[in-house]
Amino acid sequence: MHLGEEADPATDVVCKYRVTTDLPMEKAAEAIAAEQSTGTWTGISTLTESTLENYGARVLAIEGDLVTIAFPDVDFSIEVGGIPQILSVVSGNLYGLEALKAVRFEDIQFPRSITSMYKGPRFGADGLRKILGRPEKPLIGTIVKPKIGLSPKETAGYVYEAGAGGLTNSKDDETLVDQRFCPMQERTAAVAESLDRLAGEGQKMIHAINISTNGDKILEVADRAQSWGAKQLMVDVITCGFGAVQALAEDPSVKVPVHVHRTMHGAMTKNLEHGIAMLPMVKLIRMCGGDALHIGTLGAGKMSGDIKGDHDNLDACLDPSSPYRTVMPVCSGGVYPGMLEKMVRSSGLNVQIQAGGGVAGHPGGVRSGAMAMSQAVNAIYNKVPLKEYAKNHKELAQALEKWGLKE
Ligand code: RUB
Repeated sequence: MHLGEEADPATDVVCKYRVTTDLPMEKAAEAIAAEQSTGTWTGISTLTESTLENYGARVLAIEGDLVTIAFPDVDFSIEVGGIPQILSVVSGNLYGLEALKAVRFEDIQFPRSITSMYKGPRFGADGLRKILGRPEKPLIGTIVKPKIGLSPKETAGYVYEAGAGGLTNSKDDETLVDQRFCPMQERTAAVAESLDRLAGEGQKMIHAINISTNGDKILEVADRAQSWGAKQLMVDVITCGFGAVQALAEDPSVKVPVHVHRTMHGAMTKNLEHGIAMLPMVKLIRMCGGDALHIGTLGAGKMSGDIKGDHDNLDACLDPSSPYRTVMPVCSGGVYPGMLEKMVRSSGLNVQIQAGGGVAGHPGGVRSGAMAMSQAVNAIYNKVPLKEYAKNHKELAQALEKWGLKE
């Protein structure tokens, strides 16, 4: 036990775990530290004092059910093992330990010796704003809906309408990649035409093409998508792995920003007693170089869940003490114009707001849905209540009538 000892910010990886157990908390914490570093279920003749001292994880604090454990950086194999090996240490066998009823990995802090080996986002929130010529207002996006089933031409038509209605961003949904009904090549080229047409009309917009694929193909697919005109790439980080984000962010062949979707995260994040909180994943994604990342809707949308957790995610995207560029936090999932006041009050302006159904479900169609979203953001930016703004903005009024106002 090293209770009360300070972590070394130069060399210790410091993790927090929420533990549910019938054991005394000290014993449970020691079981995690041992399993994840030099120990096992019994004393072993091969473990020397010096091995324990140099490589053993240390329990630094126990506050209620929250345990803080430090791992020395020598336990990690950054160049070859990368994030998979980091996760195997800090977030591996411990979940299966019989002695623990439940354990949730809540937070991680990396030392300088490790952060210096990662580059972080190449564009980040500021880079995206620069590309879009939008320095202050929230970015406003849509997810093309239905998530599957549209042809390339229909997808491009949707994107054009969304841009004509004032949106800055659009994206493929997480389940669309290169299905027969909407091949990536034709979709990317058709969407690029729409974006060029919008640019010619004075509307800067980007669309993220979902290139989620097997690890050995990610750079090749990224390359092809860019050659067909992709201005942003999207990757599903949980299913593809953190290494996919890192490869896209660090490889010089990738010249466009990376939008990070987190489909499947709910399997790990939803149970507040067991699994993995989104926060450590946000920190890993920022380190690996994601430019925009889904963080939740701060209690407003269909995936509401844990509001404090969403705020932690937002802060981790924008934390100025991080050595990396900031990540654009993306609020998405069940979003519609009438909830934006509540959401932006909570998030602040440095955020990308996204609506799929909340755009395509507008009674006037996609362009009107996009206009309603833009009008809502303009109202908020100019500090005019949505109800008031809607008096002179038909599309917003229709959206409020259909979906209501979330106070
Ligand atoms: C939202 C949508 C996104 C979710 C993912 O569509 O398709 O995939 O935002 O959720 P709609 P999260 O706007 O129609 O609900 O951002 O929480 O990972």
